[in-house]
Formats: sequence, C-alpha cells, structure tokens
Amino acid sequence: MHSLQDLAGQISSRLHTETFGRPLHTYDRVTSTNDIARDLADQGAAEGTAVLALEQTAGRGRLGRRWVSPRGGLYLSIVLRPEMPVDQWALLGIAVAVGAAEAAEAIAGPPITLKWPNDLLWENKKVGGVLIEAQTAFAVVGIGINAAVPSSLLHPESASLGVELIPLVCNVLQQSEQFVRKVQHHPSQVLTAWRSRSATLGRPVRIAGSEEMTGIAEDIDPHGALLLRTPNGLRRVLAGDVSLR
Ligand code: BT5
Repeated sequence: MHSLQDLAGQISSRLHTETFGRPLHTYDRVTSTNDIARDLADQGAAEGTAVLALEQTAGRGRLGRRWVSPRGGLYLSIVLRPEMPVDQWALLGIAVAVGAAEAAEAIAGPPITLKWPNDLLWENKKVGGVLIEAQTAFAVVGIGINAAVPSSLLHPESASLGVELIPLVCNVLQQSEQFVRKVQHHPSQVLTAWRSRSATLGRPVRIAGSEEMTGIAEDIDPHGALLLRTPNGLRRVLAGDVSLR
C-alpha cells in the first residue's frame, strides 16, 4: 500500500509527458475523480492537469451508470482544453481509450481490445472504461482500469488485470497524451489504432439507446461515431450501448 505522497513522488519521477499528469493531484478517496478535475478546471487548471484517487465512492460511467471503484483500481481524470470544434471532442475519448489500451497491454501482456465507444476488454471481459464529460471551455476525461481489484468485488462480466498501479498510471498518461495530440492533426492515425484493436468491427451487434438497432458494425467515422450496416442502410450511431451478438 502506498502513502499518497510516496505515490505522487514515484509517478512524477517516472513520468515522461509534456502536460499530462503535470500537475498530478492524488487523493485517498473521492466521490469521483471527474468531479475533482472539473472543479480544478473551473478554477482555471491547465490542459493535462490530472487527478488520481485510490478509491471512489461515487464513480460513474456513461448515462448515469455506476463505476465500481474499490481500492486496487486506477481512477484517473485529465483536464483537456481542446482547440477544435466541440462536435469533434468525442474522438478525444476514442484517443484516450486507445492510449489506455496500449498502456494496459504493455504492462499486463495479453491483448486488450476495444468495444465501441470506449470499453477496454480482456478476453471479452471488461477491464476498463473511459468517460468524457464536456463543458463549454474544457472537457474532463476519466479513465477507470481494474489494475488489481479482487474479482469478488467485480461483476462476473468484468475482470482485473493484476498489475501494479504506478507503472500503469505512468503509461496511461504517456500513451493518452500521444493519442490525444494526434486528434487535431493526425486523426486518421487514432482511427487506425482504434480499428486495429476493435472487438466491434465486422461483427453483428445490437445497439441499445433511444432507439434499438441491429446490424453489422462497419466502421467508425472521423467524429468517432459508429457506422452500422442495417437492413435499411448505413446508420450513424453517436451514443448507445453495443452488445456483441
Ligand atoms: C464506462 O462507462 O465504461 C466509463 C467508466 C469510467 C470510469 C472512470 S474512473 C475515473 C473517472 N471517474 C469517474 O467517476 N468515472 C471515470 P459505461 O460504458 O457506462 O460502463 C458502465 C458499466 O460498466 C456498468 O454499468 C457496469 O456494467 C460495468 N462496470 C462498472 N464498474 C466496473 C468495473 N470496475 N470494471 C468493469 N466493468 C464495470
């Protein structure tokens, strides 16, 4: 178990990023690291400011869902101040998911795949997720990864990687920074990296959302939307939940 000071010191000494994790605010227990990062951003925190907690009491996923956040998991949020139109911000979530997957795979070993939009899967079980929450002037991207969470605390369809927190945090910050940088000038590289890890593309899927749809997941578009081949033609899905069939 790390003391917080020790944790922050060890991460800072190993970090090779330009802005991500600089500064890094560490906490023992918070409601949600996204809440703390949003408050910091409201007070003017710069791009890359990050918040890490050992535990969350009200960790959240998309659409008001809960993110199970006991000790042993990675709970990290980063302030982004994107210089591009807001309709392109969803691609930032995709970029961070790709970065998190690269980072987790480099440390854990086994292949990590991605389920649209932002789920990290290991052997078809969910090991992590990314939540992007946009405000007018900034966005907060939250990353949750089951680094070393006892399986008894997780849903049966979730898994934990069994890896150490500090190298994972450093790698996630580094890889996320790399992919977020590409969003503005080389978005096709982000899409290519996402496609090559995709557990969704080419498969029959069902989308649950405001309208339920089934079809073949054909591609993602430059804004991060899923393109679904349905009996009625190609549909563009901006939000929703994908079940692989
Ligand atoms: C996500 O939402 O996958 C995004 C999760 C983002 C969590 C991070 S932690 C740091 C930051 N602070 C926060 O408060 N949030 C972010 P979604 O696609 O809606 O998935 C939520 C669903 O995943 C739940 O309904 C459960 O089925 C499942 N789930 C919940 N906790 C899990 C866990 N620890 N591991 C794997 N699956 C989980």
